[in-house]
Amino acid sequence: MANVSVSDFLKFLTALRARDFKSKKVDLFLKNQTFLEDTFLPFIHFRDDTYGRNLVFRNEFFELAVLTWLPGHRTPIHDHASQRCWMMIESGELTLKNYEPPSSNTSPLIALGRAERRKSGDQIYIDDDMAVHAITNSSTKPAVSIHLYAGPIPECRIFNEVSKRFETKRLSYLTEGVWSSQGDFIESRICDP
Ligand code: CSS
Ligand code: FE2
Repeated sequence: MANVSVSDFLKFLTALRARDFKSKKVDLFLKNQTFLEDTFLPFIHFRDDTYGRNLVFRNEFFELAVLTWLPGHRTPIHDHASQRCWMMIESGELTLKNYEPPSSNTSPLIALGRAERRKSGDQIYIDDDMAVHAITNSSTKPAVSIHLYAGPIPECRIFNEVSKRFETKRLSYLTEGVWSSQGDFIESRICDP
Protein backbone atom coordinates (compact mmCIF):
# COMPACT_ATOMS: atom_id res chain seq x y z
CA MET A 1 0.00 0.00 0.00
CA ALA A 2 1.66 3.25 -1.14
CA ASN A 3 1.23 6.67 0.44
CA VAL A 4 0.55 9.28 -2.25
CA SER A 5 0.38 13.05 -2.34
CA VAL A 6 -2.35 15.05 -4.04
CA SER A 7 0.18 15.77 -6.84
CA ASP A 8 0.76 12.03 -7.33
CA PHE A 9 -3.00 11.50 -7.46
CA LEU A 10 -3.39 14.29 -10.04
CA LYS A 11 -0.56 12.82 -12.16
CA PHE A 12 -2.50 9.57 -12.25
CA LEU A 13 -5.85 11.27 -12.94
CA THR A 14 -4.67 13.65 -15.66
CA ALA A 15 -3.33 10.69 -17.67
CA LEU A 16 -6.83 9.19 -17.80
CA ARG A 17 -9.43 9.79 -20.50
CA ALA A 18 -13.22 9.32 -20.52
CA ARG A 19 -13.07 5.57 -21.20
CA ASP A 20 -10.55 5.07 -18.36
CA PHE A 21 -12.94 6.68 -15.90
CA LYS A 22 -15.59 4.18 -17.02
CA SER A 23 -13.19 1.30 -16.28
CA LYS A 24 -11.88 -0.09 -12.97
CA LYS A 25 -8.68 2.03 -13.08
CA VAL A 26 -9.72 4.52 -10.41
CA ASP A 27 -11.04 1.76 -8.11
CA LEU A 28 -7.76 -0.14 -8.44
CA PHE A 29 -5.71 2.97 -7.72
CA LEU A 30 -7.74 3.87 -4.67
CA LYS A 31 -7.66 0.31 -3.37
CA ASN A 32 -3.88 0.31 -3.39
CA GLN A 33 -3.09 3.82 -2.15
CA THR A 34 -3.60 5.90 0.93
CA PHE A 35 -3.09 9.65 0.99
CA LEU A 36 -0.17 11.29 2.79
CA GLU A 37 -1.30 12.95 5.97
CA ASP A 38 -2.07 16.65 5.39
CA THR A 39 -1.60 16.45 1.61
CA PHE A 40 -5.05 18.01 1.12
CA LEU A 41 -4.41 20.71 3.76
CA PRO A 42 -4.10 23.65 1.28
CA PHE A 43 -7.63 22.86 0.06
CA ILE A 44 -9.36 22.60 3.43
CA HIS A 45 -11.42 25.76 3.88
CA PHE A 46 -14.58 25.81 5.94
CA ARG A 47 -17.54 28.15 5.66
CA ASP A 48 -20.15 28.86 8.31
CA ASP A 49 -23.37 28.94 6.31
CA THR A 50 -23.16 25.64 4.44
CA TYR A 51 -20.75 22.87 3.52
CA GLY A 52 -17.66 24.15 1.69
CA ARG A 53 -16.78 23.05 -1.84
CA ASN A 54 -13.08 23.52 -2.62
CA LEU A 55 -11.89 22.66 -6.10
CA VAL A 56 -8.49 20.98 -6.28
CA PHE A 57 -8.36 20.53 -10.05
CA ARG A 58 -10.72 20.08 -12.99
CA ASN A 59 -10.31 19.19 -16.65
CA GLU A 60 -12.77 17.98 -19.26
CA PHE A 61 -12.70 14.43 -17.87
CA PHE A 62 -12.82 14.83 -14.09
CA GLU A 63 -13.13 17.16 -11.14
CA LEU A 64 -11.40 16.66 -7.78
CA ALA A 65 -12.75 18.58 -4.79
CA VAL A 66 -12.34 18.79 -1.02
CA LEU A 67 -15.60 19.28 0.86
CA THR A 68 -15.70 20.66 4.39
CA TRP A 69 -18.52 20.06 6.85
CA LEU A 70 -19.16 21.73 10.17
CA PRO A 71 -21.57 19.96 12.54
CA GLY A 72 -25.11 20.23 11.10
CA HIS A 73 -24.02 21.02 7.55
CA ARG A 74 -25.87 18.98 4.93
CA THR A 75 -26.46 18.69 1.23
CA PRO A 76 -29.94 18.68 -0.21
CA ILE A 77 -30.96 15.35 -1.79
CA HIS A 78 -29.19 15.45 -5.14
CA ASP A 79 -27.94 13.49 -8.11
CA HIS A 80 -24.55 13.57 -9.83
CA ALA A 81 -25.56 14.61 -13.36
CA SER A 82 -25.09 11.01 -14.61
CA GLN A 83 -21.41 11.04 -13.63
CA ARG A 84 -19.48 8.67 -11.40
CA CYS A 85 -18.51 9.76 -7.88
CA TRP A 86 -15.75 8.36 -5.68
CA MET A 87 -15.74 9.81 -2.20
CA MET A 88 -13.20 9.41 0.60
CA ILE A 89 -13.67 10.57 4.16
CA GLU A 90 -10.49 12.37 5.13
CA SER A 91 -11.45 13.22 8.70
CA GLY A 92 -14.51 13.17 10.92
CA GLU A 93 -17.77 11.34 10.25
CA LEU A 94 -20.57 11.83 7.72
CA THR A 95 -24.04 10.33 7.45
CA LEU A 96 -25.17 9.19 3.99
CA LYS A 97 -28.78 8.60 3.06
CA ASN A 98 -29.75 7.07 -0.29
CA TYR A 99 -33.02 7.23 -2.22
CA GLU A 100 -34.15 5.29 -5.28
CA PRO A 101 -33.19 7.00 -8.54
CA PRO A 102 -36.31 9.03 -9.45
CA SER A 103 -37.81 8.32 -12.87
CA SER A 104 -38.83 11.97 -13.27
CA ASN A 105 -38.38 15.32 -11.52
CA THR A 106 -41.73 14.85 -9.80
CA SER A 107 -41.49 11.17 -8.81
CA PRO A 108 -42.03 10.55 -5.10
CA LEU A 109 -38.85 9.94 -3.15
CA ILE A 110 -38.37 6.39 -1.87
CA ALA A 111 -35.72 5.78 0.78
CA LEU A 112 -33.17 3.09 -0.06
CA GLY A 113 -31.93 1.37 3.07
CA ARG A 114 -31.07 3.16 6.27
CA ALA A 115 -28.83 6.15 6.81
CA GLU A 116 -25.20 5.00 7.03
CA ARG A 117 -22.58 6.62 9.19
CA ARG A 118 -19.14 6.66 7.52
CA LYS A 119 -15.87 7.60 9.16
CA SER A 120 -12.35 8.74 8.38
CA GLY A 121 -10.64 6.38 5.92
CA ASP A 122 -13.89 5.08 4.38
CA GLN A 123 -14.26 5.11 0.59
CA ILE A 124 -17.67 5.28 -1.06
CA TYR A 125 -18.68 4.91 -4.70
CA ILE A 126 -22.01 6.16 -6.03
CA ASP A 127 -23.65 6.90 -9.34
CA ASP A 128 -27.13 7.91 -10.44
CA ASP A 129 -28.12 4.36 -11.43
CA MET A 130 -27.57 3.31 -7.81
CA ALA A 131 -29.22 6.20 -5.94
CA VAL A 132 -29.64 9.89 -5.35
CA HIS A 133 -28.48 10.93 -1.92
CA ALA A 134 -28.04 13.45 0.86
CA ILE A 135 -24.99 13.80 3.10
CA THR A 136 -25.06 15.31 6.58
CA ASN A 137 -22.49 15.96 9.24
CA SER A 138 -24.63 14.76 12.11
CA SER A 139 -21.62 14.47 14.40
CA THR A 140 -20.32 17.08 16.83
CA LYS A 141 -16.98 17.55 15.04
CA PRO A 142 -15.92 19.03 11.69
CA ALA A 143 -15.46 16.59 8.80
CA VAL A 144 -13.52 16.69 5.51
CA SER A 145 -14.16 14.53 2.44
CA ILE A 146 -12.47 14.15 -0.94
CA HIS A 147 -14.75 13.86 -4.00
CA LEU A 148 -13.76 12.73 -7.47
CA TYR A 149 -16.39 13.21 -10.19
CA ALA A 150 -15.91 11.87 -13.70
CA GLY A 151 -16.78 13.84 -15.67
CA PRO A 152 -17.09 17.13 -13.88
CA ILE A 153 -20.52 18.15 -12.54
CA PRO A 154 -20.94 21.93 -12.95
CA GLU A 155 -24.63 21.41 -12.20
CA CYS A 156 -26.84 18.68 -10.79
CA ARG A 157 -30.46 18.07 -9.83
CA ILE A 158 -31.41 18.87 -6.27
CA PHE A 159 -34.66 18.00 -4.52
CA ASN A 160 -36.70 21.05 -3.51
CA GLU A 161 -38.31 20.09 -0.17
CA VAL A 162 -41.09 22.68 -0.64
CA SER A 163 -42.18 21.98 -4.22
CA LYS A 164 -41.21 18.26 -3.89
CA ARG A 165 -39.56 18.39 -7.29
CA PHE A 166 -36.03 17.97 -8.53
CA GLU A 167 -34.58 21.18 -9.96
CA THR A 168 -31.33 21.74 -11.81
CA LYS A 169 -28.88 23.87 -9.85
CA ARG A 170 -25.45 25.22 -10.66
CA LEU A 171 -22.77 24.16 -8.17
CA SER A 172 -20.26 26.76 -7.02
CA TYR A 173 -16.92 26.64 -5.23
CA LEU A 174 -15.65 28.42 -2.14
CA THR A 175 -12.03 28.14 -3.33
CA GLU A 176 -10.22 26.76 -6.36
CA GLY A 177 -6.69 25.45 -6.72
CA VAL A 178 -4.31 27.34 -8.99
CA TRP A 179 -1.65 25.19 -10.67
CA SER A 180 1.34 26.07 -12.87
CA SER A 181 1.53 24.66 -16.40
CA GLN A 182 4.19 22.26 -15.02
CA GLY A 183 1.63 20.94 -12.55
CA ASP A 184 3.02 22.66 -9.44
CA PHE A 185 0.55 23.90 -6.87
CA ILE A 186 0.53 27.71 -6.58
CA GLU A 187 -2.36 28.65 -4.32
CA SER A 188 -5.92 28.01 -3.30
CA ARG A 189 -7.88 31.09 -4.35
CA ILE A 190 -11.24 32.29 -3.00
CA CYS A 191 -13.88 32.20 -5.74
CA ASP A 192 -16.34 35.00 -6.45
CA PRO A 193 -19.60 34.27 -4.66
N1 CSS B 1 -22.28 15.96 -4.66
C1 CSS B 1 -22.17 16.95 -3.62
C2 CSS B 1 -21.50 16.44 -2.41
S1 CSS B 1 -22.17 14.99 -1.74
S2 CSS B 1 -21.39 13.52 -2.82
C3 CSS B 1 -21.38 18.13 -4.10
O1 CSS B 1 -20.51 17.96 -4.95
O2 CSS B 1 -21.61 19.25 -3.62
FE1 FE2 C 1 -23.22 13.86 -3.87
